[in-house]
Amino acid sequence: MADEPVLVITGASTGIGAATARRAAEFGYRLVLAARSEDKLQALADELGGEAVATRCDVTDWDDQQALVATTLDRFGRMDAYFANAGFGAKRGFLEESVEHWKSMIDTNVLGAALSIRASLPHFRERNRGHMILTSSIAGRRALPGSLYSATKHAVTAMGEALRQEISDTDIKVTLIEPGAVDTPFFESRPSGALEADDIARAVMFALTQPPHVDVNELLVRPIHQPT
Ligand code: NJP
Repeated sequence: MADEPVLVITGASTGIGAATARRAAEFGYRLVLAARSEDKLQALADELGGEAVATRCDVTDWDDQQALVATTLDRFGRMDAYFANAGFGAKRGFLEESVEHWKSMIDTNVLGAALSIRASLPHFRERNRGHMILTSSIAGRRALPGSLYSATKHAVTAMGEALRQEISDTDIKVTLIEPGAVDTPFFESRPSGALEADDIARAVMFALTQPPHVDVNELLVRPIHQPT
């Protein structure tokens, strides 16, 4: 059991993070599930049973981020991969939403991803291996009209590539996951013709299960018929 890999997932309470936890459990991963909604995390950990731990973590909080890695190492003694997936959007339009909503989105999507890297990198460097997976977006590849969200995801895409270059002399891998529309609680009303969260979970597992010499740097996955 102790040889089975350990994966930390932020934004694990719903959507893509929860679906990835379910897939990773099938692959035998030991899991640390993080988000702010402890009840949902605990329900998922109970569903997965055995080696899944629920840990409250607000990714914008540096103390929480450090505690998440510390909990992982205390519980399992190692961390093989970290899926920095927590994030949310905003209505399109630069006159939409409140300034507070914007600040919170930027803190979560941009600072949160950076703090995830900062918290996990020392352990990865110490072992000279590990896998940092970041949820960016199709919106991290192209600007969308009136989308500040798209600017936050461009930042995540840049962060992933900046990290990859910084550690390219190590055996640490970096993967950017770039979904098109996915039917999750991300949207207030359910999108039609969207991917299921599990479609992205399988993309994450593809990146995670490559041999040591293969680093899948970017995976852009749209539903068929999504034009942009
Ligand atoms: O959405 P949702 P997705 N600290 O709402 C958590 C990106 N994406 O699965 O804290 C910690 O089901 C929140 O948990 P809680 C998207 O930008 C999506 O679709 O309990 N966790 C929940 O677990 C995001 O980066 C689409 O409220 C925080 C999770 O984040 C990622 O996919 C398309 C948090 C959000 O789960 C997962 O989103 C695309 C915080 N401060 C990219 N704030 C799409 N759905 O179409 C939020 O290109 N969370």
